[in-house]
Amino acid sequence: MSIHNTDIADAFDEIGDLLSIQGDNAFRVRAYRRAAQIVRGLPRQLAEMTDSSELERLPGIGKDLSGKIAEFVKTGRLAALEKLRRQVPSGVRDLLALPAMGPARVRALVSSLHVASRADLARALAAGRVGELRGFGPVLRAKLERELAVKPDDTPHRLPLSVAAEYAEPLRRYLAAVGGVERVEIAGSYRRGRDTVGDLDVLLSAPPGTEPIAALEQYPDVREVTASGATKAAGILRNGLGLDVRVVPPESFGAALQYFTGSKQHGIHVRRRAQERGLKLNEYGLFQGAKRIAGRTEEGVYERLGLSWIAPELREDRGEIEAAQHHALPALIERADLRGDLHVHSVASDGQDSLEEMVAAARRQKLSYIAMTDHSKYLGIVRGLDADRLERQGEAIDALNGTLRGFTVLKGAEVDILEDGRLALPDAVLGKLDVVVIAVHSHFGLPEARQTTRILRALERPNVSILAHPSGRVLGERGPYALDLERVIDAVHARGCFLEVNSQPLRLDLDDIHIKAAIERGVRLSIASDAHSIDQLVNLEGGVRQARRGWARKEDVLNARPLAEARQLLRGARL
Ligand code: DGT
Ligand code: CA
Ligand code: CA
Repeated sequence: MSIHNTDIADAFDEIGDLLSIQGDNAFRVRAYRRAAQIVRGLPRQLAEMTDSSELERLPGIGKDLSGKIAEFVKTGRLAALEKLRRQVPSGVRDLLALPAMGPARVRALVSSLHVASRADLARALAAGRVGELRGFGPVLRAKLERELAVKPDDTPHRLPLSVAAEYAEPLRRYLAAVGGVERVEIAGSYRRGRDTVGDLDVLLSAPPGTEPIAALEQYPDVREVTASGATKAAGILRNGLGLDVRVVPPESFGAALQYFTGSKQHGIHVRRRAQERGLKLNEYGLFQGAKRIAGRTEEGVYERLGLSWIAPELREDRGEIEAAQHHALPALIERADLRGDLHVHSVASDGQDSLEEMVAAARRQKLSYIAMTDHSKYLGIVRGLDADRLERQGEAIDALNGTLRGFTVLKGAEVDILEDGRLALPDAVLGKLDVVVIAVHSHFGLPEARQTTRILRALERPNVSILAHPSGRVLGERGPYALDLERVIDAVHARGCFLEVNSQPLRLDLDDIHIKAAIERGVRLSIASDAHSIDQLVNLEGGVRQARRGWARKEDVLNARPLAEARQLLRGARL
């Protein structure tokens, strides 16, 4: 049984919720929630940390919780969670699954109205009893009624790419070692690097006679195999992700990979092109009459159709086929093109590591500069920097730069955009920095016109460099706020600033569509890790992936420039 970080984080969140429903100590509840958050942010798998002292050293995870992690990893079970699940009835736990419900509300319903199931809640709502409770106003009650009308679990379930990857990569390694298997690819939206995936489409190349599908049943992460034959299987992983598995002979592998990578629209367009040439394309190959003229490799299939090979990230039928026909596809940015990272945190605000540790980690990531952009002092950020502390951080950066060879730390800040579009630090303070990253961290619910005006106003400030995570979405948690992003893109362009592609796995913000629109408009991007610890710098890889989906070349990316050029562009953004 292999336990992934998301399993641990989900378990800790659930413990926090159940303790909270029971009215347990708020500190304890918070400790679990914080631990869940930390575990979710770790790029390394905890199950691979075999040394228990290494677990205990994780910041924010004390002895007790590291013991629980070790227990879960070793046994696949967590006694504390199982006990809570026995104590809190399943009907009450179902209530928690309603999006409008949190543990505090569930607790109120249980303790005041003895509501212990969805049916109980529906009855209490109909009888008008819920309205008597504090905090259950008409808006919330209407929401709950709507949510109860939707049957549980019939909403389409997509997982963030990074969460899917925790399962997909070990599965790939497992299948690659199965007898007879020559190649494994996880095709579909996963291979295209889409921000969320609906299921995994696994393609195996194996000669006829070998039967690799039998091995699927043995794999510990497979919860259930729902259908299986010699060349096809379907199943569900333990995290709820669906699996479609196909086995094809090596001479068809390229055609099958092309077919199952999709997207559906891209596939339809490519097949139409084959038909126009009197050819037939399917998952077994490209055929002229009965003769297979391509199919062993994807490159071969595209080539015989007069197309350059198209990177999977582009395969959405957004103009890539026309570009491939003219051999005019963009040379997409790669991780190795990045020279710096312009959005990084340290212990000075809510990061976990020191300036020096972040620098050392950035050097290991082959970067030659970072901008230290700790949070400004504002609501919600406990340790945000005020003008004084920012000044002192600047002195520390100067001193450090004096000792570094081949690496430079730029002075920066991540400054809150206040509700009315002012910034949380004065212009004079920001004028002393090299990089000013501005971001929305509050008032997500403003109506579109106000949210748009708010950001446009902030962009008018003279020292702004980069608008961070412009849409505000957090995958699986909240959608983008109401915003006229086209107008914002125009304003960023007019102003000569930059838009961020935030690489945090649950943000990936901007999204692919708006990255492409911004580039077409002439806006340059900052692909930023937004790292809050040394481990999170590797997230840049995911940001690059996302930028590739938006057709980004290295010319389009500010931090793919050598420091001197990046500095010049940053200075050019000043008013
Ligand atoms: P997902 O799983 O919702 O994130 O998205 P995909 O793109 O992985 O879609 P999926 O799993 O339904 O199918 C995988 C690929 O198989 C898809 O990208 C293209 C191909 N495919 C599936 N259904 C059809 C279809 O009805 N027509 C065509 N032309 N291709 C299909
Ligand atoms: Ca899929
Ligand atoms: Ca599928």
